[in-house]
Amino acid sequence: MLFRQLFDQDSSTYTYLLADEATRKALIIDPVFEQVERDSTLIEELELELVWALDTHVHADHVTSLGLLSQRFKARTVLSERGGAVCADRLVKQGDHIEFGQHAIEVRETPGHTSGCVSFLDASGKRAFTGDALLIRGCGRTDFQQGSAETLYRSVNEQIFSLPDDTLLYPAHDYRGRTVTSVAEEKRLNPRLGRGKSLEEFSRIMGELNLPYPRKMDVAVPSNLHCGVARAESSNPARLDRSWAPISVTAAGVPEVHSDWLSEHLAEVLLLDVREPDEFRGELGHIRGADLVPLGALSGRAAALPHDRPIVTVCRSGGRSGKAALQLLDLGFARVGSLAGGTRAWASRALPIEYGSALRATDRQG
Ligand SMILES: N[C@@H](CCC(=O)N[C@@H](CS)C(=O)NCC(=O)O)C(=O)O
Ligand SMILES: [Fe+2]
Repeated sequence: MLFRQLFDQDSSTYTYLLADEATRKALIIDPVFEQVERDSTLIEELELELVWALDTHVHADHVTSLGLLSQRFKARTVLSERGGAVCADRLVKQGDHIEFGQHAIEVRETPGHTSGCVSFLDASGKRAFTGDALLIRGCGRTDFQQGSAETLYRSVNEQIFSLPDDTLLYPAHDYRGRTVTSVAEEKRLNPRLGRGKSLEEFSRIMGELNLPYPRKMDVAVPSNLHCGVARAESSNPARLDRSWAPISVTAAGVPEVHSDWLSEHLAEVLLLDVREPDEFRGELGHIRGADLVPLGALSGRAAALPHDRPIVTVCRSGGRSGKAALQLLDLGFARVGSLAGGTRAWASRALPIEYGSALRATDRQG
């Protein structure tokens, strides 16, 4: 089998190209938007037929080139069915096989860094592509995109550490220039999960990481939910309906409603709080009746949202809820508005706030 490991310096992402030498059929794992020319040139130079373009998960730190490569090479795009991105041609699950010529790789669900992380096993080549589930001497963070330390702990132990010791592991990132590791090496040397670390120890380590959010997260996640192609190309955008509220549109095109209006019309709208769960339950509180749907999960949940009620999005100060409103327009919702100034503006007008751990239906899905 032909095998190449490629690197994107800006996001420290590894991209992998695998091909069947007899038929020239190839697949690519975790390609990066900015590297599409490099990758396309290599595919053409090696006279390969790109049949699949795969992402191990909805990346938060860089934009994928899945959509671009599928346009250019007619490759079919692949993502997990659990990641909330419905843009892919094929949504895969545990045990599925992705065939290219005489070869196939097996899908292993390894959620925990995100809800839709998968690893790909090339059993004949004794190697696995672990995405951000397991990194070299590390692992993916678990503090966004429905991440969970408990889930990741189970994934790594059951789906990766259970592979033969000499299986080589290729991650989606390395920030220190390392390129590959093995099951035996990580079982012995991984500081977070190796040497039989308990779930309690692992959860404590993950809870204390305190990493800043990836620089490109606000752009990358919504874009990757559309396989990295411009939103309008992959959806059926709605024209904004302004009849249901006094809407003002910002210079960036975001439709906004104001807290005084909302306080008198709460019962008429579906209120979506697009912050992260800890913010929703945190000190700023949330508006009573709001459903929690973090921004990264929004497009995955869109199919369950009603079209017969206006939707108002809310976040801390109006940035993420503005992006959410634009996403909803792109997804075909016409009556949408973002709460101007967010929960902060609402609270500063002494409007009612609720605190604590109200767990709503949309919060429980993953
Ligand atoms: N500094 C990077 C972010 C790096 C980051 O958060 N990477 C994620 C993977 S998407 C992670 O899980 N890192 C684990 C770690 O650094 O321990 C950026 O701004 O893009
Ligand atoms: Fe990631």
